Amino acid sequence: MTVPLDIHPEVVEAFATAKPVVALESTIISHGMPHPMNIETARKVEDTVRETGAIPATIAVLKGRATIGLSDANLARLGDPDAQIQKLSRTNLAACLADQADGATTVAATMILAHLAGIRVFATGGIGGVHRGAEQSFDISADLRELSQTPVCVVCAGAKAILDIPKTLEVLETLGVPVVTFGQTDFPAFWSQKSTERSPATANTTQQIAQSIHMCARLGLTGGHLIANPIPPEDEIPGHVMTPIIAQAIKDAESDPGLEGPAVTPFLLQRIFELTEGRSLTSNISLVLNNARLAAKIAKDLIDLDGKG
Ligand code: PSU
Ligand code: MN
Repeated sequence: MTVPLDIHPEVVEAFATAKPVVALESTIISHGMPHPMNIETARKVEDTVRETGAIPATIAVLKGRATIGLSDANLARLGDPDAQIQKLSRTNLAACLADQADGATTVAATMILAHLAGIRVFATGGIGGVHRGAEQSFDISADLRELSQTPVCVVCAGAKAILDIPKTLEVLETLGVPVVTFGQTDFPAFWSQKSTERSPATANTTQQIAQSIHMCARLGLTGGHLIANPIPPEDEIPGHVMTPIIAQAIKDAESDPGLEGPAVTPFLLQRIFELTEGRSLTSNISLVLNNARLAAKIAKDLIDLDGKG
């Protein structure tokens, strides 16, 4: 008994010829960005991976099949605001497959399916983490635990600044996840290049990151790597601009008693989009493309290391 799995022929060919492959998530398409920029961005991210010399594999569940690498029509359907697309994490992935339903995969669910298909590197925007007020709400994203148990390298722009970044880093440390910031010592905060936290580790080359991933495998350690890639400076929104906007968005979320669970992050992202008059989306797109580029380079370096045994 195996999982209903469709791997795009281009991705199958990449495996057969030892070409680098980069996994991409679909929650950012279905629940993370407004239409039609969500679809345009998804296409651009795939193009960026290609231009950097790797093969993109956007991951989703389509009619109950785990799908690794999407056709353009399926990509557009996932981005259709009228389509009924679930938000999938570890908790509801199996049920969506069993019900033959459609679902967009979060970081956690994308990691599970990427690993199933044999993909080692994955680019996203920002991971889920510990929400502010988690000491009351217990809202901690399943992305963190997934990073501790599934061997996929996730390239993000840090944790979204709507989260409690110090607590997110604490939990990652507790779970034993290697957290490495690319090219700077400060941990980035998604829309901003810097948070108030120092990064647990820094790497200045993608080879260094690939070597660390290889060494984890040789040690037999379970779990992935979290690579934090700061947003390009020209597209960042500085922390002091974001702070009051995030506070307002969180206040708006709290004043809606029905808002909870998986709906929280999409609500906050949408509210911040409105409050920044679209600037947050421009930043979000820029950082995702930047992460796609870095992920493709890491995937290439991993293949080179494989060749060296
Ligand atoms: N990065 C983005 N936009 C997003 C997300 C990441 O730029 O919408 C998604 C990811 O799929 C991540 C999810 O796994 O938000 C976290 O959701 P939650 O906090 O409910 O675990
Ligand atoms: Mn949550």
